[in-house]
Amino acid sequence: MIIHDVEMYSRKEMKALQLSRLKETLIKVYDKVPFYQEKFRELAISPEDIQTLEDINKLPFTKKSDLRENYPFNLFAVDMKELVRLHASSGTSGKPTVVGYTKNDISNWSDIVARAIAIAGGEPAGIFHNAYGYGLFTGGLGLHYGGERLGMATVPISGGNTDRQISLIKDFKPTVIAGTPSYILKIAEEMETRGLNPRESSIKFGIFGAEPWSEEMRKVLEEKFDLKACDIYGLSEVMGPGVAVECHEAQNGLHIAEDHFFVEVINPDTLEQVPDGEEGELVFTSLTKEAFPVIRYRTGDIASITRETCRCGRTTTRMSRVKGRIDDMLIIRGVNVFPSEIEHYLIQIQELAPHYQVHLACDGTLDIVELHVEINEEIYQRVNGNMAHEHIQSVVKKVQHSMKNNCLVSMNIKALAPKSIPRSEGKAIRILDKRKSLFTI
Ligand code: DLL
Repeated sequence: MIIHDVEMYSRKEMKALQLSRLKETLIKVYDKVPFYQEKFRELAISPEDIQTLEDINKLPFTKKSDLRENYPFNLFAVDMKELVRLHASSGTSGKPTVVGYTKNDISNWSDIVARAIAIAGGEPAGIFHNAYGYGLFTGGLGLHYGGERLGMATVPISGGNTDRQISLIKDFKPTVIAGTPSYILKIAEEMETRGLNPRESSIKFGIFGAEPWSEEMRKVLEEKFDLKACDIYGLSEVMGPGVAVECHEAQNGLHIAEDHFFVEVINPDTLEQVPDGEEGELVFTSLTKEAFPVIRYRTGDIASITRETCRCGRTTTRMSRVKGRIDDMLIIRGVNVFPSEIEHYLIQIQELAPHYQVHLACDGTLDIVELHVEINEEIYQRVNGNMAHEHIQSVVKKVQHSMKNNCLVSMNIKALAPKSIPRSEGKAIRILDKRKSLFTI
């Protein structure tokens, strides 16, 4: 369902809109945020130097560390009395990053997410089961306001309490479900354990994101629930969920809300823009935000973009699935591999359940990589729970072989009994790095 003209703008119309909004944003940050003022001065530029979208090259980048150093409110471009909401990310090292919203920001965000839900298949009058966590995380409230704005009866179930999720899915009969793919998979498993068939639920569309996931995981979720699954992307620093979303018609790249966010893809080493279609780090500049505008924010996320018109008819720039964060890229004996690539190949191994974890350790000199996989219930029953059984050993060999051939890395494989790998209620933890105290990745 197309709910806004901008989804069909010509490139020329979109660029004109983006340029006028970019200019307004630059004047605002230059006027109100000492951090940007200083950075612009260092580079001897002012907002007037930006006369075309290509001129964005002249502007400085913003990084997560800039947010931390300006904790909590120093990057805000409005008076505190204009704020109506604060969100924060927990931050694994040091201070959290804090983001603020004015009333207009919340209204724009609600529009953006309403549009995203519609792009992914949601329609007014349906019931929307929102299993993203509510709280400082932007997932819950972001999707919530979007669902309401679209006119859906939005169920603020949040993450966790899987029993309750299952009862409400049975009783309320939602048409759309949202949550992290790993948690939605857990809901399916728990339904199956209770003898319920998720395929018989009323859900027709799934809006999954907030963590990297693979095409193979999409197939698993679509098959388990008999739904169409679309990828939704976003990050709190840029706004929250809704920066980009896949359409349910093509499921082929995520449509960026370009009227609100200007995208670039850069080579993280040279910081130069890379051509369309080439992978690099996503960089976003907000075009309409009032409280917390961001200029050339380096997301750390790896993806590529295309400007070709989509099969659904929308003309907006699309980004590929996010492969992973630069910080999560494993470098195993010189080979780079993202957990999402491991997932892609693991799921193709019939004897396994779609859960995994990469454990990194160090024996003093060498890094040790151990991939934990889970044997599926059927195989586990077949070997009578004997994990030393030769059949399990042959599965281990199969995994080793697949990793070596497809991801080009040798790993130690540890096969575990069903349900041994911890399930998440929000973002899944795929990498456990026990080397952190000795070396950084
Ligand atoms: O995860 C916002 C969100 C909520 C997006 C609900 C989608 C759905 P943060 O907690 O700030 O915000 O985390 C942002 O999560 O930089 C990516 O590394 C990762 N991420 C988000 N969406 C995707 C996705 C929310 N669809 C960080 N695929 C981002 C892969 C994703 N990674």
